[in-house]
Order: sequence, then structure tokens, then C-alpha cells
Amino acid sequence: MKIAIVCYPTFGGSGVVATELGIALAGRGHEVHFITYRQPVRLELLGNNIHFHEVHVPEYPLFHYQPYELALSSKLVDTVKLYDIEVLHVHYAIPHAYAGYMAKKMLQESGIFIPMITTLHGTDITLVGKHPFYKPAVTFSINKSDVVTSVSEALKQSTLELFDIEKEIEVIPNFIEIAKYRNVYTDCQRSMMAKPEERIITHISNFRKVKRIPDVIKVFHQIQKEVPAKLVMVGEGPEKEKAEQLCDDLGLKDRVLFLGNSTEIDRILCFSDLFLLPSETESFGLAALEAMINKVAVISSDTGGIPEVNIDGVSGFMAPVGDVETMAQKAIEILRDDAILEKFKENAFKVASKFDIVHILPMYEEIYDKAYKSRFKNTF
Ligand code: GMT
Repeated sequence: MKIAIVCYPTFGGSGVVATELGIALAGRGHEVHFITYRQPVRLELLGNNIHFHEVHVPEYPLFHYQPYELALSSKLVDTVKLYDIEVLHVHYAIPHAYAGYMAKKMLQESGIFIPMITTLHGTDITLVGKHPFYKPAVTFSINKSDVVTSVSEALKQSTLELFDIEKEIEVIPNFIEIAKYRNVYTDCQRSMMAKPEERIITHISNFRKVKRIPDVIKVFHQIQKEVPAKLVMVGEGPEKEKAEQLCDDLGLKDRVLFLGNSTEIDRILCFSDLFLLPSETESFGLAALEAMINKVAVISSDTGGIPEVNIDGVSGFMAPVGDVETMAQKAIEILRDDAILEKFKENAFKVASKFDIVHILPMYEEIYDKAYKSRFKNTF
């Protein structure tokens, strides 16, 4: 099939999922066209089956806000016509589903009927989308999508609670590709990060408020009192400076490394023992899944879709949002003993294996097929 994928090209989870999905679809012989304002960070190889079309938004002084949606919908129309695209898959409702719907309507004027699949990722619903300024437009574009998917059961329920949704929402969980992880790194260069007796704790995120970065540091503060350990913080975002200050205040400066954004996540996770994800809300927690497939145990909050990924007492432990004490105590329980840590690491891998792309890709292919076959139905 010829599939156009609209996503954010950044380090955020939705962009990562969209990019990995596109790469996997291309590997299955589909022709994939990424349409966004920059080449997605994880998209390294362009080839016969993978194309990238950049959306340019020319600066015009009259505009206080440059109209990205307009430029995106025009680019979609042109690309669909030029490459005979058969299916449009937009990741993150805002503003992609809105721009996608406009493109669909414009194309209809030329007798082209293209189905649009919208995948909801989380903050497009739980944080940004539900804001009264956006809610009517988000509700409209979800209801006008031909197929709507959400990355977890919890996100589906939140969407139904927060919006007036007439559409069926299909749950297609996020995924990882196990084949990619087999024997990739034999030497994890652990010694570069910590002494042999130290455990390595990792956190990876975009350092936004929702990630509760101070909780990561407070949990680590407790852990290192009981178990020799280092904390590796990966990512960039608005909370990073405050986090560095907090580490300084707690006397943790020598024990915490801030690495910034990285394209070598798997290399970092390869030498990690424990992953911390104490988020306020998390529709799925792709970062935790990526940790688990690298045999890293997870301590997380029990919010949103996280319980669908991190199984309490098996791949790690969960605690209520903000319960730093319990998170630290459970982390120490895992880290204190080599045999227990090994058990949790192995379990984390086993749980993560259920999200292998081989199980998830056919679900997307099925909905593309269904949507394409019924493309004349939803002409509204
Ligand atoms: O919060 C982030 O890390 C970024 C955000 C995004 O849209 O890029 O992530 C959301 O989508 C990811 C992929 O589906 C999910 O794994 C994250 O849980 C979700 N983030 C939140 O719900 C806060």
C-alpha cells in the first residue's frame, strides 16, 4: 500500500512510534511517505520505500502565528496526488487530524477519496486536547476520522470520558522490535558510567512537568543511601535546570549524570539496572517498554496506561503518583540483591516481548486495508 504518515519529528514518544511503524511498514514492502516539518529523528535511512516530504511554513510578518495546519494540509493534498497515496495515518490529534481532515475534503473536490486513520497518543487528549480552547476542534477531528486508534485501553477510556466521541476507538498498543535487540551490544561499557559495585538507575523523558522530574531525583536520593548507585538522566526539557539544581541541593552532583537528548537510547539502557517513571499521567510509557526490552526493571507510578505495560511485582513495581517513599523502598528491594535484580530484569524482558512489532504490525495493516476498502463510505 502507499501510506502517508504525519507525525512530530522530535524525540517525543508519538514521533518515535510513528517513525518505527513507518520503517517497519516499508520493510514489509509498503511505500511510506513521512510528511512533517523536519526529518524524524529516528528516520536515518531513506530509500525506495521510504520518502520524506518537508512541510515549509513561510514566515509572513502579518501573521502573529504562522499557519502550520494550512501548509500541512496543502502538502498532504499535493503528496497524495503526486504519489497516489492510498491511506493517510496521522499521529497525535493536534493539529494533525484537523489538517488531515481538511486535506481529505480538498481531495474529495478532485474526486479522490482517501481514508484517514488517527492515532491518539496521550497528551493530545489528557493535557492539551481537553483544554476548552482546543476541545471542539479535537472532538470534531476525532469524529471525522475514518478509523481512530489509541495506544492503550486507559487512553481510550480517558478519550471517551473527556470528549463527546461517536467513533469506535480501537486499541493498538505501542511496540518494540525484538529482532533489533538480539545481541546488538555485547559490551555495554558499563565501566564508563559506574564502579562495579554501583547500580545504574536511568530516567529518559522530555523533562516536562508531567514527568515529575523532582520525584525521580527524590527516589534516587533515598536509593543511594542504601545501595551504591548512579543516576543517568537522558533528555532535554523545561524542568532540566531545576533538576540539576535539586541534585546540587541534595548533594548528589557526583552521582547524577545529565546526558541530554540521545540517539543511543539502547546503548544507555544496555548498562542500566532500573528505570524510573514516576509520571503524573502517561498514556502508555514507551520509554518504560524500551527499558524493559533491554532487561531493565521499572519503578513507576500507577497512572494511565502504565499498568498495561509495567506489571506490578513482575517487571518492577508501581506506586501511586507522588508516593516517593514506596517507589524508593520498592527500588531498594529490587536492587539490594543480585538474584532478585536478575529475576526482575528477565521478567521485564519477558513482559516486553508481548509488545513485539510482529504482533502489532498486522493490526495496523488490517485497519489500513479496512479503511481503504470503505473509503467511499465516509464522505460526510
Ligand atoms: O510525554 C511524552 O513523552 C511525549 C508524548 C508524545 O506524544 O510524544 O508521549 C505520549 O505518547 C507516547 C507514545 O504513544 C506514550 O508512550 C506516552 O506515554 C505519551 N505521554 C503521555 O501520556 C504523557
